[in-house]
Amino acid sequence: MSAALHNDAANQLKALYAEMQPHGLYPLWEVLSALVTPKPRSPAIVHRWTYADARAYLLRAGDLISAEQAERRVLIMENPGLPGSSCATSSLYAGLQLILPGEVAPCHRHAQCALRFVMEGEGAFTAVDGEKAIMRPFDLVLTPGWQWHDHGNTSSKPMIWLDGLDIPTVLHFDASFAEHWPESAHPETVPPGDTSHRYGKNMRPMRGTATDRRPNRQPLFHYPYSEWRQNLDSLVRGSDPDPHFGHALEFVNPADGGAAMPTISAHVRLLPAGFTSRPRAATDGTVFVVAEGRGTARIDGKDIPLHERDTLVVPSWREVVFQAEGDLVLFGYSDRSAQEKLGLFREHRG
Ligand code: GTQ
Repeated sequence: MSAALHNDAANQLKALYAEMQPHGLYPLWEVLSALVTPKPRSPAIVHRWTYADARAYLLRAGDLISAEQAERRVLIMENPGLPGSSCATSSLYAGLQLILPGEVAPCHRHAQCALRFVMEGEGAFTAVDGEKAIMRPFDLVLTPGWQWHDHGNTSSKPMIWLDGLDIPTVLHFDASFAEHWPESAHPETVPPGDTSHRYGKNMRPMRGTATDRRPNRQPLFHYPYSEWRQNLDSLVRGSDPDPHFGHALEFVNPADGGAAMPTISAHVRLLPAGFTSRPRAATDGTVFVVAEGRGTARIDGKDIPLHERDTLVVPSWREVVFQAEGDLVLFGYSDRSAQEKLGLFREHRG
């Protein structure tokens, strides 16, 4: 812009900028093209964390700091394109949490929505408002915003899960609140599985009765692997794979039929052995975890190998092709839920 102007005018403009700056005033024409881009230009980059490497560092941290000391013993999976931000994508956080036998992670609640996707171990629990979800590999457990949650490991083995939260989204809105429960654990309110029976079988307690105890807008919080895997199997038996997704199922909130949580959508997909997906790009940068099998993600002509329990982040509007060597089962979460409410979500199917 300024190159095309007369030198004198350019100098006067520069002087104007310098004078205005202390008043909090800036020329839009210098930055417009970076603010209103013709298509998404995420600073986040494609990145994969191999499970073996991340796990080794996490176990070393386990020797040095207790879960109670740390409050949450977690290694943040920070996108290398977003240094210092603690973000996996521009709107979402990912971390790997370790809880050793006998440990507790103290009870708290916060405005942020969280999901846990179990990587290894069996028998530790996440308690939500005092109800334990006993966690097994590849279970999905939600701790929706402002619900009390604590974790404990009463098993004999380390337990590791992926934490997915909307921390960057809540920070963006300057809407973070958090508080601690006075004790380290919430008292047990009902036996494990109670919510699933009351709210998870296409029924719910009669409104206004004493047994209707979960929040109306978000009652369910445990989506066991044993259930979702069986549901994927029935898709495989009954239908052809979708060319872009393979066999895919979304986790829903039964209260409204919408996404798992207000800010986070989650899904699983099975790509049959030998399947190559059609290319697809979407505005919801996504964190994927390999639950089963192996394959590759091809992005911009580069093949990223995927092995069991690896984590892959695909930022907004990057076209990806998945290839399955054996049956490849992926879990993924993104901010699609939020983007759809805001009228922002778009995808391109090649
Ligand atoms: O379990 O509440 O990985 O608040 C980061 C922030 C987990 C949690 C994280 C959190 C939590």
